[in-house]
Amino acid sequence: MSDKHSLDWAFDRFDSIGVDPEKALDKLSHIPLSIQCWQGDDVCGFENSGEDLGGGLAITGNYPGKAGKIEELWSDLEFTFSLLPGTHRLNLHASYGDFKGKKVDRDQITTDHFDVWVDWAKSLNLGLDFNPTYFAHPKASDGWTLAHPDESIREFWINHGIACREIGAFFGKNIGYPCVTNFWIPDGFKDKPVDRFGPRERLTNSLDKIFKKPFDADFNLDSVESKLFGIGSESYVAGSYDYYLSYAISRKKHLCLDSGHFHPTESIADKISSVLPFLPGILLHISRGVRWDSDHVVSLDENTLSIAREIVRADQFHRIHIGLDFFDASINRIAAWVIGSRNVLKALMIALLEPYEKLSQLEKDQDYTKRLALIEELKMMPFGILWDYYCECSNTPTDLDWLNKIEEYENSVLAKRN
Ligand code: RNT
Ligand code: ZN
Repeated sequence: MSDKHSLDWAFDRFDSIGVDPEKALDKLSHIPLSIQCWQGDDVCGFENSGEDLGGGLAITGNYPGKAGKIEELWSDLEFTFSLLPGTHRLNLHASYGDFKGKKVDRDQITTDHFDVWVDWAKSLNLGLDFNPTYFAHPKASDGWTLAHPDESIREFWINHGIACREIGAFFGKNIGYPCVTNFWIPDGFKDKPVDRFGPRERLTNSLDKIFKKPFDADFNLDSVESKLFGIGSESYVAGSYDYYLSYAISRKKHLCLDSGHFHPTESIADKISSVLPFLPGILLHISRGVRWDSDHVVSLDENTLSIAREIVRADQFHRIHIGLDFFDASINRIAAWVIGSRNVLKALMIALLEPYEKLSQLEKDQDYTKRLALIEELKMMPFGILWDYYCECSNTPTDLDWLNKIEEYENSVLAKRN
């Protein structure tokens, strides 16, 4: 709880460095996070095909209470969103359609399988983003999809991509805000290939076919996601960073930067200002890799903070879409969502409370001593009080109150699932 006296003091402290906290918090309340649906059920979806996840995606843990049907996922998401200050978006995978117990193959999905999601999202004032699902399927069991050597398999996955863009545009039209439809595929080699050109050439042809039909940017925005390596694609990934950066620039697509998809010491923070000038926009998948692309829950660490600072300093919120991508099944899944999302919001708040004008003036004046001094002093500013104040103003619980609520939900709802 932020008492009046300490809040006044915190406001004065920020005022003294030329920052208006009300302005910063108001800005924060207008930044949506795109929350990944797949944290709620270990990327299972509702196809009930019994397929292994595959594609190099690894889920560890078996914490009880996983959502097994659409109503359960809705309930968990509604509860999660109630614990997050601000208005956000849901990032949905194609395997999460409402298939009503029928087998609907990936190339057959239509907007009909997703209108329940639109109704649900609208009732909660949430935006929607989308992802084709290029894994957990017999036609992807060898780890190849759009770059597959077999033309008929490529064809199948091209049709999936085409279907997904229609669904993305349907989301955007109905929600009244563009849907980012993000393409990630697993294609790659476990061992050193001899032909590095062939798969990339096939991938380019497949993507160009998928993206042939133009969509209004008010409805659907296409995005492509690179990766360094995965389980089963340790030696070569067709959709590498260089590949997709070049593809996105030449085709005017959004580029998705997943913070777990680079070398462990390579941060995506520095990439934002490097690529944004040449692209229509970017999508971020904020994650936490531990030694590899482990998809741990996002922490309020230096990496997350530096990403948040670069987002805020760029000040182009309409072109930077902030998505989350982690999935941890070893802890309460709702707590995972809440901890990771609140950490990204806290990082954005800290970044918004930075005296950017002042710092950049010092930089232009080449006063690097004062720049460093101020950056270091800032670390001791009373951010926590403002975070509590922000949560109170947004009618969301402050820290650890949310955990009590999750424990109650665990006992009354999750514990009753089998
Ligand atoms: C995989 C990519 C991709 C997935 C989701 C489930 O390495 O990060 O974004 O995590 O599509
Ligand atoms: Zn990702």
